[in-house]
Amino acid sequence: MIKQLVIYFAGSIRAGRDDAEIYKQIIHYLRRYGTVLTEHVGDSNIETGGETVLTDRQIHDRDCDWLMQANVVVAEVTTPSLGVGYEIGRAVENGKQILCLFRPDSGRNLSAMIAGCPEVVTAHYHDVSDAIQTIDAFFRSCVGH
Ligand code: 6IA
Repeated sequence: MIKQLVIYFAGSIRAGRDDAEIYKQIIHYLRRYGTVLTEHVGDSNIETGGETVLTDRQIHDRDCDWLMQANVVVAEVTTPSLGVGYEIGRAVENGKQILCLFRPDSGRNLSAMIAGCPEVVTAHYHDVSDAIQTIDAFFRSCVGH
C-alpha cells in the first residue's frame, strides 16, 4: 500500500501506562496506512526516556504542530487522559478525521464529551485483533483507503 496519510496516534502518558503494550500494537498496525508521527506513545520506556529533555512547553508545541500536520487522529481512550482529551478537542476544531478506540471490558465509562461528539467516530473493542478490524473499516469509510 502507498503510504500517503499522516496519522497522529494519541494515548495516555502521564495519566497511566497500563495500556502501553496495546498502543504499541495499534501503532504498528497503523503504519500500513501511513506515517505515524507519535510512535513514542507506544514506547514502554517513555517515562524514563529521551522525552525528559523537552520541557512541557516544547512537548505541547511539538505535538500541536504534529496534530495540525495529520490527516487522521486515532486515539485509544480507555485510560482517561487530559492530554488525549485535549488533543481530540483540538483535532475536532481543526476538521481532522478522528477514531476513538475504547475497551468496555475495562469497566470504565467513556466520557460523554467523546462518546457524544458527532465529529468523532467512537468504536468499542475487546482485543487488538478487534481494533484492527475497526481501523480497517474506519480507513475504508472515512478516508477512502
Ligand atoms: O495527559 P497525558 O500525559 O496522558 O497526555 C498524553 C497525550 O499527550 C499523548 O497522546 C501525547 O501525544 C501527548 N503527550 C503528553 N506527554 C507527552 C510526552 N512526554 N511526549 C510526547 N507526547 C506527550 C511526556 C514524557 C514524560 C512522562 C517524561
